[in-house]
Amino acid sequence: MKEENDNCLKSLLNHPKTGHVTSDVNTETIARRSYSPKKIKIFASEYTGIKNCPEYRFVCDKEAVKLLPDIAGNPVQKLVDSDGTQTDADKKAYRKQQNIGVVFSGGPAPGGHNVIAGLYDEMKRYHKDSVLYGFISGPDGLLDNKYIEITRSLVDAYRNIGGFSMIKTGRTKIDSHEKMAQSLQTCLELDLDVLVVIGGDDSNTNAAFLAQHFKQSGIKVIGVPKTIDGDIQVRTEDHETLCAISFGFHTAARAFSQNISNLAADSGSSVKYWHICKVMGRVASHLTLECAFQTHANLVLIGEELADYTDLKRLDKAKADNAIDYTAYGMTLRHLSRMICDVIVRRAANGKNFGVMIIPEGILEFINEIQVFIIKLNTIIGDYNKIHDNDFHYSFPTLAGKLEYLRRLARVMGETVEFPIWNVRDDELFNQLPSFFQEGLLVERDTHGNFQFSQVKTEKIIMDMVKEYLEVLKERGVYKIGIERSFYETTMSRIMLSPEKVARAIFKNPDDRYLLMKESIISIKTLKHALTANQLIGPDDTVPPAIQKIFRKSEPRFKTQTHFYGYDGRGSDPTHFDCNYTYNLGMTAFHLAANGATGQMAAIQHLEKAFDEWEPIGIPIAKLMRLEERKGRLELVIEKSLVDLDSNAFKVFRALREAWSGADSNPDRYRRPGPVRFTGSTEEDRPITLTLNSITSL
Ligand code: FBP
Repeated sequence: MKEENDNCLKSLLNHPKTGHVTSDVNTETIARRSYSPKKIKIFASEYTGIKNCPEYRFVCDKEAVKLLPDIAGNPVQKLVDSDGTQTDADKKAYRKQQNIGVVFSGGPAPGGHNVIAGLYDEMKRYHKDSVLYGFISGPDGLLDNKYIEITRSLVDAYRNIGGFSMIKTGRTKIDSHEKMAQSLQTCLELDLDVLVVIGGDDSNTNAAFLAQHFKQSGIKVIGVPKTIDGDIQVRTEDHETLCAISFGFHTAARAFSQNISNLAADSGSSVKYWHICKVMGRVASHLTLECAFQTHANLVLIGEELADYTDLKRLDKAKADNAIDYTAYGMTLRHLSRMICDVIVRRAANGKNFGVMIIPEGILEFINEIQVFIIKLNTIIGDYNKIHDNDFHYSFPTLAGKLEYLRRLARVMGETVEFPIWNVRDDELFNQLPSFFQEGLLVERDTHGNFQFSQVKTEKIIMDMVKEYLEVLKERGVYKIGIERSFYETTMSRIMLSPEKVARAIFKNPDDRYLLMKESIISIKTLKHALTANQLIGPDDTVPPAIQKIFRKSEPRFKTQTHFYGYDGRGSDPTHFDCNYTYNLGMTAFHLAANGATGQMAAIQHLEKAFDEWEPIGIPIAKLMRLEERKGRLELVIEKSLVDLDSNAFKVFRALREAWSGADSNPDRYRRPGPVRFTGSTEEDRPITLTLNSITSL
């Protein structure tokens, strides 16, 4: 019997259909691997040259000039067709055997493998013996000389495939002279001609410092703008867009949006949940804004807008007293929760006690009181590490230990410092926060000194306050579910009382489509009172069950489901837009270096236009840098690009969000973007925000 079973299983496992459906490689992967991204026309020419473009102006920070003297003067460079104008020496330099190193740095972003593919293909086009080394697990690989040789079969296996798994990534910062020297040593040992750093703002900052440090050695360093957050966008002093978006943004937004729109379908079907979606983006709300356009979710918060908030009522009140109320500027958690409740209550009044809300991961950065805590704690932790030459989190592994340290600090500083960074009042306020939030604010900063928003339950902090206030509104009779007229009429048709008279007695809007109980009716007792006062029932009668049923239906229960969209979208296979974009970025990196550029970030200009108009360029990284507070001290870093409240995209969102909120009797306006599609022709060709921001002819 056993033998028979074993044979049966063997035949099942050997069956071609079993082999086909259980294979690690499915038809989607095969289609992706065999797709050749489109190439920008210039890459069809035999050689490219570089055209310096001084017309693209930037104000270079003094600190950048001081710290990066050899690359701070770089201009924007365009790759141009140089066929026929190349000297023999140029051609020789182009065609020489090269060793190139590549490293991923920071969080994964869809399309990274295609940057490598573009770089590899172009490198091999000019010399079959050129070698591409991939440093393993990010900058650590560079520091520890851990690498693999990237072969054609490896590149082919990862063409158009998401993640960074080919060589993996890491967040180590190359931030000391020692680490610079170690990196240089690795590159010298491998006899590298070029190092390509594929990373976000902090990693491109690193690339600039490496370019400076490597200058003497002749090894060129080129950065590539990667991050799903979309916060590397480059505009000149004259508002000319050079890099409209970093790669990976489009795919991540599309992946998140598919899930969010599925939740919208669930929400409108089960009609009982508010789905709360936290969307990645360490600080900037670009991803959230794109998801808003993709899904038309009911309530979308944009951090940058909150920071810009001014309480005009407070200002007016203070003005009447001839004063200025500085607390009127900026948003508080309390006020934010009120704003959210407003939409929830208005939807409920129209029968929709459900919906979809999107909260950007980095929203706390834009809330006054929280931002102050973040900055103060950054400084305190940074100072501790410097003074004690020991890590704060290592010294105080528990929350209790950290709180005790802060308490002591407040006491000691109160006695010795005139303007203490942490005073007794800070300590008191901090201790009023729930412990999960205290832990969140004290969470270890990443190696670049960034606050790790992904580790904080932002949505819980906000939604706890929302729930609390909704209870208050419920008690005040303000938060109620509107009763659909047809339901009211059917239910009332079974009793003897006049529906019109009852409606006038219990509803504040008896003529509307959705009927709202009067605010004074918050219990069966108050309901009975309304009916007796209108002589619809006698003092000894009970409220008819049909009216009780209507009352019960008007009582809201606020139920939420929370979701976090981040890591899933970061690992998604890239959209066509990101496949084409990244492949051309890889080729651009090769050509910039082949033309002798260093300290430049490879970019594609005119991403908002048709593919034929895309132009490969090099952007001087040093000119994008500013001094910023990190770990309690000022550091030269690339400035993050935030959502511009004057941009077309934000203005359109602001104009449409009330309609998308569905806080009226119309059906919800959810949009179904569908999944990231590789085959077929219905995938949109670029981010919606990018398209909107490119509209100029008004
Ligand atoms: P990069 O800036 O490195 O591209 O990373 C972006 C990001 O995905 C953020 O959206 C998120 O806050 C963070 O990485 C999460 O980092 P980690 O992988 O360390 O959890």
